[in-house]
Amino acid sequence: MLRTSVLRLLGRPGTSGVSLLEYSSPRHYSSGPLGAPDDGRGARAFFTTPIFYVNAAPHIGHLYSALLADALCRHRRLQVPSAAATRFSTGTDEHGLKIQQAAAAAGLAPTELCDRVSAQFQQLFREAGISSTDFIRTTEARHRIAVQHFWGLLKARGLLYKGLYEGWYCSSEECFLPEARVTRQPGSSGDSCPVSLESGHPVSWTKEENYIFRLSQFREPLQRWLRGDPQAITPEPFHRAVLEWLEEELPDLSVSRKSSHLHWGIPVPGDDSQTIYVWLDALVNYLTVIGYPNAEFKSWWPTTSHIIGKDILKFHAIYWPALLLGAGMSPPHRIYVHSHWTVCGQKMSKSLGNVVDPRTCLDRYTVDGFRYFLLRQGVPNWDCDYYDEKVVKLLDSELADALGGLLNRCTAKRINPSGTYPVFCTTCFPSEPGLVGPSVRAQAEDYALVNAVATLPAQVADHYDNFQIYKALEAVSSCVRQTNGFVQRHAPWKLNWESPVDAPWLGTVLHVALECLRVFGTLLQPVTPNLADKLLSRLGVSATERGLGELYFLPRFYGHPCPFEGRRLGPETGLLFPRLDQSRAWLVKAHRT
Ligand code: ME8
Repeated sequence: MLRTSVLRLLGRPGTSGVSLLEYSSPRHYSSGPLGAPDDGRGARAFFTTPIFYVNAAPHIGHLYSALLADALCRHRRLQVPSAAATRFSTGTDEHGLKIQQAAAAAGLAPTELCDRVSAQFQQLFREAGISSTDFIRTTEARHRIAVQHFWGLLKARGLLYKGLYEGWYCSSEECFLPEARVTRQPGSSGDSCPVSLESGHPVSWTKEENYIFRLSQFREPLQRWLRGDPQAITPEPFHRAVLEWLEEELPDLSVSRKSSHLHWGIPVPGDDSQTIYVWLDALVNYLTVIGYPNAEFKSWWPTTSHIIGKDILKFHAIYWPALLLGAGMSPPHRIYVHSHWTVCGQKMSKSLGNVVDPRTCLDRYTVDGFRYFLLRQGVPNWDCDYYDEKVVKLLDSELADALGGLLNRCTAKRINPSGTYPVFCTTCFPSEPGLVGPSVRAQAEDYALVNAVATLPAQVADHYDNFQIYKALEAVSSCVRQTNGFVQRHAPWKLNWESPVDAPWLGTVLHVALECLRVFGTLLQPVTPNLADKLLSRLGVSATERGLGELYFLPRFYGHPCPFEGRRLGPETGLLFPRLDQSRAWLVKAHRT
């Protein structure tokens, strides 16, 4: 299937050099259900996280964004294993007034602060298993080249002009705010201080001659783009919110600051008295990492999926696509938006002292445990609350008891003394439900289980496509529960390997449960890579048998040979995920203090 849509941006006389800009959507290829998905990107996919400010250490919110992108990317790699087909970038946003001021407040040179905090992000992401292929720092030379080139294109297309710009500037949010978003708060000396209505951070009145981008020209092209591609911004409420914003007037945008005021940034080409606005600088990172301005970037743009928090939606869904259209490029393929983590019902903030350190969490709950918690509990549509007991409860019940218990039940020496993947008996479990006969043992619920697990990979893929990783994990967890029910129902521990009547059915029960576990292990790889590796290794599944293309569930049931039958199980017999509530002295202590 090949689909092409064209969006035309007509330049207005006297305002810009853009006469006719064509936007064509990428080709849509169809393929098998688990091969390269027919999602408009062909086989290539490029995932990005926001690049994070280096004014403060990373917290669980930053890690959550990186984990969402990591899981999407790892899932994609399971579908399209070629390393050359997927790219994934993250990094740090190091310029701007916010960093300039944070460095001054800390008595550091901006480069020192950037080096220090960027290294913390890199270390955290390494420890958390974030499998990015690039980590960009906006202070790198390659980025300055990309930004200045991009600026040159906008200039050449007549989209930048110099003018007087005035308004409230919030350095914490790095943007101008309209009067309606500014309020007054009593300051330390009792006087009334203007602050941002949303974040409560101080704002200051700024009046400067700046370069201004003709953003107002792009209101209609942006509306056409979003109306023509209802999934461009996912989940849907955010798509709707952006279209609502676009109902209002879209004023032009200041895209530089006086260098005397903001020196920590990239100078405007040909005009050292101005520094490029930090958001324009930051957004171009998505092009820098794919080689822009060299032509190689074209094979990755616009096959891009940006993963962002809701706080920076306007910058990604309005400014960025407008800048791209202005530079003659297409908007990104997808903008996946997630909401925020709060802590014990409160917004996480340095001043409240409730910022959750992700490295402590990785230590306490293990890398896989904490990855699982954030992705299982994080729901993009609305804010989610963090507290320690919730993590312990979830991990103990779903990873230690349900999944670990299931693996243990089917591989323990007393139940599986030969330590092999047992044989499936088609007479005990015929592929046609409802058959009766002396050796038929399978019941209606068992067919329901087989059906649920057989359709699970496609269901999970759909959830990933819709940016609902928590639903993918919910679906896996529900199948784990169903499989435990299956084992419980047939109580293999009551069957006897020595009995010619019991043995084929006992083997079949274990075979089905192991096949279910193989599917769960395969599907959990994007979220809990180490735990999934342990699980699949225990089942004897080799590294080349772990992709979605190779995942043929229960082939003997469908009349095909099973490569696992008779295979030795892996030697590692330790617990898959030890319960946490035994070892949480720190939790009790934390509550007393
Ligand atoms: O805005 N819960 O950087 P930033 C979940 N440099 N995610 C959260 C969160 C929370 N409580 N707090 C932050 C910037 N995040 C710019 C981005 S991109 C070209 C430039 C995550 O350090 C979320 O992804 O303030 C949010 O959008 C991002 O961190 C903001 O990070």
